[in-house]
Amino acid sequence: MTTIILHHYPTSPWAEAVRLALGLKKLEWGSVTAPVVMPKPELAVLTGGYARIPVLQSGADIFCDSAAAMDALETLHPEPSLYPAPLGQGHRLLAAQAGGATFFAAVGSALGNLPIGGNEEFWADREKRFGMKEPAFRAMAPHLATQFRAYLGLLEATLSDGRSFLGGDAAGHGDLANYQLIWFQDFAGPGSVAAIIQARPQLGAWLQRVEALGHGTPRDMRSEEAIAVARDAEPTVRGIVDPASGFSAGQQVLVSQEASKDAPTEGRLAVLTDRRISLLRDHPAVGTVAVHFPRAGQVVMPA
Ligand SMILES: N[C@@H](CCC(=O)N[C@@H](CS)C(=O)NCC(=O)O)C(=O)O
Repeated sequence: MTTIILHHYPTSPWAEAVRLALGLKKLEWGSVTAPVVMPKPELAVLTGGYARIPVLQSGADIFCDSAAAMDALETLHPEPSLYPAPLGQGHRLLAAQAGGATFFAAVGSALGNLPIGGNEEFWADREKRFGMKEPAFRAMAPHLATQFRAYLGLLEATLSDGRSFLGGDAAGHGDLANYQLIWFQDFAGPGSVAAIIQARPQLGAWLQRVEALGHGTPRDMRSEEAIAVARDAEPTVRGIVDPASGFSAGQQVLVSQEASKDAPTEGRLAVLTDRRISLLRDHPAVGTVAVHFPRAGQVVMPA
């Protein structure tokens, strides 16, 4: 069976959600540590430019964004499911809710605690790529922290009937995506998670249950090894180009992310549905790879 490889770094919150999915499914995986800031040339060999973290790899299939990574893990290793009953596919909605404005509030709540000075490289990178200017961000942080606390109140209320996980008795994608928002709070303000739990007992017990899923069995891997794995494998493409999309199979397209100035990924369109995008692209170091994205959050343009 092809080894699963995760390109990530320890402090990435969305990577933490995927690491927990690897734990939930008790998988062995290759762990490639990616840089926190640009440039990320080895990652670009595989993704064609997508530079966010996490990126999951299975052979010559490269899954950008945690949503695509979760889908891939569920397809490759269906049991135990990331979408357990009774909520089932509703876990995707819970996970989506943890993104967007909620994620921004969580990041504001955490990064607002970063000491001033000493993180110039990080802020310069995030400003260039995502327009996050440190002074403006710091000015917004107190408000974002209030919004994050309001969200924590919703999570605590959901758990207040004594359920073990957000969707019922078993953990799913929605739990992992929401857990990382809280887990990340200690990044810049050690003790933040303890303070959150103290005021919200249900949330504290739930955090422990999710943490206990663990990360499966990682093995450190160098990026060169991951590139060799892609080179020695063939990509798999499942799906169609929706005729109503206005694009056609084989068309050269660019895929970029909303609100990001990172270079777009260029390739031949293989799949375009409401759910996913797959591009085939060539690189001398790997031959042909398939780069997969969730449809939500991506901008597709003719090349
Ligand atoms: N929607 C994406 C969001 C990924 C994301 O924002 N990742 C952050 C780290 S958790 C990131 O890539 N920051 C910039 C970087 O690492 O270069 C997902 O679910 O994977």
